[in-house]
Amino acid sequence: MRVKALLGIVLIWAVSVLPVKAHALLDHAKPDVGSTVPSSPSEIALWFTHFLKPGHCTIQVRDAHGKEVDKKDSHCDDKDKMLLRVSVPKLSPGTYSVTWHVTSDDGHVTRGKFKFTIGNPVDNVLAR
Ligand SMILES: [Cu+2]
Repeated sequence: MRVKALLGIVLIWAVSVLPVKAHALLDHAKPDVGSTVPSSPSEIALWFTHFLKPGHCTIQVRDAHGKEVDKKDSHCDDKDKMLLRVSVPKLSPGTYSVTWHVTSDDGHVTRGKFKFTIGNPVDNVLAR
């Protein structure tokens, strides 16, 4: 067990010191990172800085209570190898978090998280 734990630490260290250059990082998203949009999008689209490895990339969309609300159909775009999408049902106003976890075609794994809001969250609070 101790050896495994140590190996884990070494692996984490090794991953964290690898050059960042070729990894797939989030370039931009739709809805935009941190933005407020007037109504529910039908999908969340993320563009990365590097080609993705299809089948090894996921997006999860969660509501303010942490419940996953996406349709669990994350998929790389057929034509644009840097584009990853997930569908969502019609979402009610509120703030949602988008967590992405991708493997770029060089095998490096990256992950990240951002939020976007539908409608005006202040109005939602007042309406209760
Ligand atoms: Cu890389």
